[in-house]
Amino acid sequence: PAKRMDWWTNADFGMFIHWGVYSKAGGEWNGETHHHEWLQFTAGIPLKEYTEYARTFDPKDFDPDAWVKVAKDAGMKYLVITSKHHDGIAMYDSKVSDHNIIKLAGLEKDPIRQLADACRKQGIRFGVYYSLGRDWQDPDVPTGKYKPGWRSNLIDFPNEKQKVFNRYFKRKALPQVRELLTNYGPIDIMWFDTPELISPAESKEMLDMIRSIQPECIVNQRVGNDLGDYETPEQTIPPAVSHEPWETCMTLNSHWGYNKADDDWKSSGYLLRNLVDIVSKGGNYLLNVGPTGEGIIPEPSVIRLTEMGDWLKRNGEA
Ligand code: FUL
Repeated sequence: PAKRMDWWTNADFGMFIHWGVYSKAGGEWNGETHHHEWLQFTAGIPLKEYTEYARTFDPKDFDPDAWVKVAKDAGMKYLVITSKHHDGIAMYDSKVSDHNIIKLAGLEKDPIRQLADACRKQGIRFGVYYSLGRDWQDPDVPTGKYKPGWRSNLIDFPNEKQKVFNRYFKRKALPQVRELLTNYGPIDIMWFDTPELISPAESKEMLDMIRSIQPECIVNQRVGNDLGDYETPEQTIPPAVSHEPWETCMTLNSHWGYNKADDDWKSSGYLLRNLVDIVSKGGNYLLNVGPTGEGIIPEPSVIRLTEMGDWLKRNGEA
């Protein structure tokens, strides 16, 4: 692995944060409580209505220092937050697209900047998640590798054949990632998701751009087409030791985004055994929290993370 991977290889444990407009709904829409960060899609909400809903987002209890402290006390060494999930809403002050939470909800502060600053202050590495091949706001994002239109926004943009990925890529994805890498200090990790229909040339263009702006930034392989620095098994732990860099990402209950009806919490003992299992096989553990729309990390998550941190401290690891 490249030299830039050194800190990451030794980091072992990180915090994933799924936070966006969907967090406000807490999984509930029209009386149904099974929704999650795919709310716009699974509840079939038209873009206009979802955008109106975004205007009501009010993270009045958001305390970036407190979030980072939860990660730090758990023994985590890095943090990765959704800067844009599939709904296409940038959770930061984007000049590239008005479809950003600052503009829509009239936030005074940029939450991504606040978190980046809090991480640096407390000595935690900072990374951002970016939904690459799915964006339900942009008219030009065809999806569905095996089944055309699968997980695409067909409500507002029904003609899948008219969509040209490269137009979205040039207009939104590439410039937004450039913004993130230019305006927020060191971005330690670019955590892409859902490469979907991105071409090898586009994945390479993205990676080359990142390397040219921040050569130390680590990029996961969901940048697509087998490029990137490490693999990301999701909700599963590989059976054997691997010397290729990898990271298991996992939820604490059954959802990534906040779901108020989800009480399916894993025990801290189970989570600790996962951590030991993963680290013994050469991987990292990226454990997810889904804060509420107001900006609170749910209590059951904090309790488990605290218990993990206490155990690590008792055993000389944190
Ligand atoms: C998946 C996404 O579709 C989920 O919403 C979540 O972000 C997970 C980490 O990656 O592919």
